Amino acid sequence: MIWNQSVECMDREAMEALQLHRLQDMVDRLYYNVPFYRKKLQEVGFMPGDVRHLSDLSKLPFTTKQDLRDNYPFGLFAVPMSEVVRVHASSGTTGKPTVVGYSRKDLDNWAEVTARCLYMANTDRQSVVQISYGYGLFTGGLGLHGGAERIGASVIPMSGGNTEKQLMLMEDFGVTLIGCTPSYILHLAEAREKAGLDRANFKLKYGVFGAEPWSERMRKEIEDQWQIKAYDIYGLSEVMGPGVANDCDAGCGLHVHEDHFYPEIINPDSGEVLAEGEKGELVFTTFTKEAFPLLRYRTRDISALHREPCACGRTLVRMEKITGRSDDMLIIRGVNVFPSQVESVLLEFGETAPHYQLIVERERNLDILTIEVEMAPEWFSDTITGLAGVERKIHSRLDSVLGISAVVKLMEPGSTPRFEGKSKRVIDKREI
Ligand code: DLL
Repeated sequence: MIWNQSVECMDREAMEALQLHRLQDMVDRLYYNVPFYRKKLQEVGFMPGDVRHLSDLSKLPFTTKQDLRDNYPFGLFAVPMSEVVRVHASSGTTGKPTVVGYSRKDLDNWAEVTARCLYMANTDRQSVVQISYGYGLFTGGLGLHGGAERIGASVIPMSGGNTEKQLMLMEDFGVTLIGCTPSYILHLAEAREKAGLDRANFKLKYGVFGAEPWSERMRKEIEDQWQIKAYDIYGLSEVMGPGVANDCDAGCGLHVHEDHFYPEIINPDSGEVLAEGEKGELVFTTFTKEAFPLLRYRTRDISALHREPCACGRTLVRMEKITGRSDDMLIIRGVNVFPSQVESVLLEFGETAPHYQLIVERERNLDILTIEVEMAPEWFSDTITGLAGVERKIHSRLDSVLGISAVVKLMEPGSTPRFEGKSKRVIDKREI
């Protein structure tokens, strides 16, 4: 099923003409409306009107998460706040979140691209769609919501958590499609078995899973456990949220909505643009975003691009399933966590020393983050209540800063590994 045939099946020449036109408009808007970009463009000698070919993009500067941090909260917005109708945010690398804004037109385009994704996954007006991504600052819930409503499906804005209720609504409301993280749908399958609920009483047929990496092995497990077809939905808040790309039934990658988001693959070390099919870091330029346009944003996600025609009839470029990241960001229960954020929380407490390790495991399809941190020698206490009090304090601070619950284990001074070279702070034992 193709939601927007004229764009999704556009021939390459027409698509490139549209992209060039939109890029020119976008560079003009950046130059005139965002001082940060004006300076960056001037530094490489680019003036409005200088973009003549799509390939000129490779001469333009990158934007990084650090740039977003430096311009926190609204410094990169290209319209006045009176035009901004929604703000979302996700984890930054340290304390402050990454903030993104949307104009009314941006929300309209977002609903269009997520509708295309959901339609690719067989959503129609008869579908009952349960959205179990978080609603709130996270883009998952509200992002998918807009697309499902645009199609005219019956939408259940369930949000995350509360597993028993999720299952109850899925069964009672006859949910046909669910959107949540791939690990959570497996957790739901396990909870369904444990509660003795019969799969035959569920009408679930399809799922759109994303917000964290998952493998083909996991896809098979989800499809077996639920007897559904599992689709991969990709996106990131900076670029828009869910809806940047989605896979179709042909099973050979995720179609990128390249009339709105232009992908490139670069060598993460040199910044050089790589050829079609080569693996590297995904970079996106937004063409149509008004409130928060981004020029060559480095996602840190590792993928490759393919442009040959797809069996489904779409001509949109395909990206390979994400295979990793070129930085140290972890995704724990769908929440992005940077080790540096954990470190800055730990450093707030005088009782602990800057020697710590993060251990990530997956138990019953749920991620568990354990932080082993050494006590500072002068604070080391062997009374159980003393230790438990400090653990509680750190746990609650991590919860409020990272939005994630971690097991905190205080260790004796000198008991965690020391490193001569680069420290290995993260032990990720998950097998995805
Ligand atoms: O996770 C947006 C989203 C919500 C996508 C719901 C899909 C479904 P952020 O919190 O900004 O936004 O995290 C973005 O998550 O750079 C990837 O590293 C990872 N990610 C998102 N989708 C996928 C996916 C949302 N399908 C970061 N496969 C991205 C692998 C994914 N990784």
